[in-house]
Amino acid sequence: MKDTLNRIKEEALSIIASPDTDDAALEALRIKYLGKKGELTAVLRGMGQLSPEERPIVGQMANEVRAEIESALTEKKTALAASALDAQLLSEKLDVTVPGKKEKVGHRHPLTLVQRDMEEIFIGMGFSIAEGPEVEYDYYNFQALNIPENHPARDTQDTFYITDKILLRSQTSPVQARVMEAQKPPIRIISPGRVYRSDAMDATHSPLFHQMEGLVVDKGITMGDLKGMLETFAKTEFGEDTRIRFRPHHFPFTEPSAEVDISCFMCGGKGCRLCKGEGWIEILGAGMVHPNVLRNCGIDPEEYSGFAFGMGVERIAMLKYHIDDIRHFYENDVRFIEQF
Ligand code: 2NL
Repeated sequence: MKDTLNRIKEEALSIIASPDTDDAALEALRIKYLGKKGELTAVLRGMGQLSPEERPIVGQMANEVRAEIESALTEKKTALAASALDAQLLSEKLDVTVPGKKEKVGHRHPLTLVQRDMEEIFIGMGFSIAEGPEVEYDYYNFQALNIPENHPARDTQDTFYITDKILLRSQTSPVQARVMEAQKPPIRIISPGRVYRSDAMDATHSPLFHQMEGLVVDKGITMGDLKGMLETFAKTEFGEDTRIRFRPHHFPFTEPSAEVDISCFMCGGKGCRLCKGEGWIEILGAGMVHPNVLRNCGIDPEEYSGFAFGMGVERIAMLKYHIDDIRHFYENDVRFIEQF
């Protein structure tokens, strides 16, 4: 019986010690030797046949063997769990010192930047933003603005026609005509947005571009108000030292009309490449709203007067950022777009 116990002990311990033994093998071993029908249990059952002197000795020995196997089992289980954890940690290794992947963060298009800039300046002077349809009636785009059929301005503002009476707006003035029609003065609005012209694409022309127009109508509005407001705009947009000048011009919807220049912000007026030696740069057109336009929109020109102005967003952006070709804005080449 002692021999059997020794054999059980040797066998069990050598299996436990083997590096090939896994959790399943350990459980099989526990059942084989220590289970209810196990070999060690069988030895204990057979102790009845032993003499009374031998019984406690063999009993004690059996208990020692059980204890030894149990503690070897526990130890091995702990070791297996530890090495399983090690293997898992090794396979899930995360090197927090590896440099991260840089995410590309987008940003606003240069035209949007310039448009927002200009909106901010006018909002600061008490203007509201007005919007209207890009597909517009001939009436609001031309007739209401004192451009009847066969007027020569229809040629310089030739656009795309949907029908005889419906077209893609060639300016944002129709938005302002709609506001004047719908609402009584005082009116103080800007109308930024897309406009269309039937022009061939080149470095300075595009069949689709953006305009920002402005309109103020109230009692006693004068050209002096227009000049002061534009001076504030020019200084805020192009720098405190900027001066402005008015040159007489003609627009069908304003009388008198002017083209407005700013002193060159590159050379300060001495003459350089940007202003082509002039010292001045044309940035917009403006004037006092023509009495016919006020009347067409239901406003009495004897009671009210107003000024209006219009400028190209692309032109302002090209000047500010020294962009030499309008097509850059629409090609969506990231090497261009990224620079702003
Ligand atoms: C330019 C010139 C201009 C206006 C636009 C306007 C609008 C109404 C009544 C009167 Cl509803 N005038 N707009 C006036 C003067 C000039 O734009 O060169 N734009 C790029």
